[in-house]
Amino acid sequence: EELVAQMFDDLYDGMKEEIEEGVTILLDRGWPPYRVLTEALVGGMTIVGIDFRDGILFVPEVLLAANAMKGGMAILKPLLAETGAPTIGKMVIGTVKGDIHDIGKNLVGMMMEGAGFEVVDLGINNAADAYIDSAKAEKADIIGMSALLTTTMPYMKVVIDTLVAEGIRDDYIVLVGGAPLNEEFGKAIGADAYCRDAAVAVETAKEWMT
Ligand code: B1M
Repeated sequence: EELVAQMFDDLYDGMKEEIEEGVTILLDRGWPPYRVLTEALVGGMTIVGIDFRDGILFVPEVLLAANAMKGGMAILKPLLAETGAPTIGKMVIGTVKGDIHDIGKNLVGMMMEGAGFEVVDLGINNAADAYIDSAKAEKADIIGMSALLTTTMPYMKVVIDTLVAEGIRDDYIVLVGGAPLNEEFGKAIGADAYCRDAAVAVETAKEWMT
């Protein structure tokens, strides 16, 4: 698909308006919103990530790319949320302390809302208390944590240990995700499940709710 290749370039160059236009065109062509999200936006961000890792792109460029991606996601959000399904559970979700990456978390939140969950977004850089206070106040079923850095993912264990110390670990389903995590890590820190991507997060949340 020529347009998707063009969108990869536009995302790389941080061209927000072009990304918004590309998303609209793909939708007009009949692409389902989830396909636009995964193939055009997440696909493009993967390329950005590789060149960021290799020192070809730097933080300012990657921020522009992230901003362009968010522009596209904003168009898709209402479409992904259009299921009209009854609320099947409530989740508080946030990125852990020390970590400001929020695109993956936002995506998970969007998909969860689309699947009929109520979502409370705690934003970025959350200490254990932020998760726990909110989970209590909101009477949440699920605590979702996101981390994109190998240096911040251990903090997830701090949150779970705090739940244990307060004697409320089993009151919540704890789901974790983020690029550097894996199944093994999820088990090791005592999470209920590791979710590879947003679609898996939705499936897993549904499974645990029943
Ligand atoms: Co950052 N960064 N970054 N960055 N950045 C990474 C993560 C990195 C892998 C890049 C690289 O080197 N290849 C690397 C981490 C290396 C490591 O830890 N081993 C890195 C680094 C090093 C850094 C800085 C330290 C750079 C610096 O300053 N020197 C710095 C850290 C700042 C901080 O957090 N304290 C930094 C900063 C930034 C920007 C601000 C420029 C920007 C973030 C903008 C924003 O989020 N608003 C940024 C970006 C954009 C990235 C990359 C390129 C893309 C991340 C992304 O949005 N992916 C990233 C490289 C990469 O991952 N390829 C990188 C798209 C997103 C849809 O995927 O977040 O994986 P992801 O989410 C997926 C799944 O993981 C899962 O579902 C999502 C959807 O399918 N998931 C969950 C995620 N969270 C979940 C929670 C759940 C369930 C599933 O809960 C239930």
